Amino acid sequence: MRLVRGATVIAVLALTAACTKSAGEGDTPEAGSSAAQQVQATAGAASCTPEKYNGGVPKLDLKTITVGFAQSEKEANPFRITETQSIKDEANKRGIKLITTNAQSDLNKEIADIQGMIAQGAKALIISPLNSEGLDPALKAAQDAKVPVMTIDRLLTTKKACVDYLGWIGSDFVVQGQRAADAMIKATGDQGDVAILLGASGVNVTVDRTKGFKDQLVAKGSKLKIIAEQTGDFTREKGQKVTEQLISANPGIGAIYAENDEMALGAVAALKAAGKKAGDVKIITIDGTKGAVQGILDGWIAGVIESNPRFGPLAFQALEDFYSGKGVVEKTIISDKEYTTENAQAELANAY
Ligand code: GZL
Repeated sequence: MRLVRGATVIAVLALTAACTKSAGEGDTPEAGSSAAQQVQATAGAASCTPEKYNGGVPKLDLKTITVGFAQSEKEANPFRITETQSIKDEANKRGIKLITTNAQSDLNKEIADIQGMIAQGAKALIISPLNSEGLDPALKAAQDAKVPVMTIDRLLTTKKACVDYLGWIGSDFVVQGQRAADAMIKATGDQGDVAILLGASGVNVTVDRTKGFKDQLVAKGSKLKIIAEQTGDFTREKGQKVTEQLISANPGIGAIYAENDEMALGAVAALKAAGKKAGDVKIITIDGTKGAVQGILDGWIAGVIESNPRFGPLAFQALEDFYSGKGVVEKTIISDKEYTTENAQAELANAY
């Protein structure tokens, strides 16, 4: 990648999905046509059944048991708020008793939360892992109690499907990074320096979104140059703080790149505080929150790519397929769309 003088470019990625609206997804009927996750691909045979899982577990009726949902990050982020609501809505729709916890972004608390729900009598679990490693004590407690675990969103990269957990549902985060790079090349005319606001460390989402982004710039022979990488922990506060540092170190910043909307919106706050005007800095961001898509309409954000958090329907379908004996696949990859300056107005209702 050649060095190109000129505006420093940092582009924030947010992935927005617009799918057919599903009833009870937490949207009001007049909201946009969007929301439900769509399966784009699966990996592995649909073979995980009660007979095969964890040396054999009881075949239960979802309608008669309590299911536990372990949320990872505090619900300040619309991604988390929407994810939890989607799980609650689907349990409600299916008449399933649900208990939920929130780890407040603390790994030890997520472990305790999961152990606690098992102690409270949860007979199946849906877990949104905080990190890709470190849940072993919780997974062991579930295994010892013969409680099956379905994982969503972040991947437990060293654990095995149909051994440590049933299966996994989520986005292709590498592709999100690749699409982010394409959007940034377009937004910047493929020139300028790039600083990356990384997601939280120890999370496959961060690794993949960064890898996809960098690989795509190389694959496209981009003239963009990555000049800095720093984590904003997927939070708005840290995204703002890191962007303030980036602006003072690189006054000519021409656009901003971080790996989720919350950091992007923190970056916008930093730009405003620095006296920048909408459009002075090209911003492309990941997730698909209403704030970020509104940012396109306000001129602060140049593009938004989705990470659809509405896991309820597919997560409970997986539990149903498990207990019915149909079997659960190792990986279910959902499709994600993109908001642009051309479609943001029409698609805003699909954001979360
Ligand atoms: C992605 C998810 C990420 C979101 C962030 O599936 O793990 O975590 O993109 C959130 O908003 O913090």
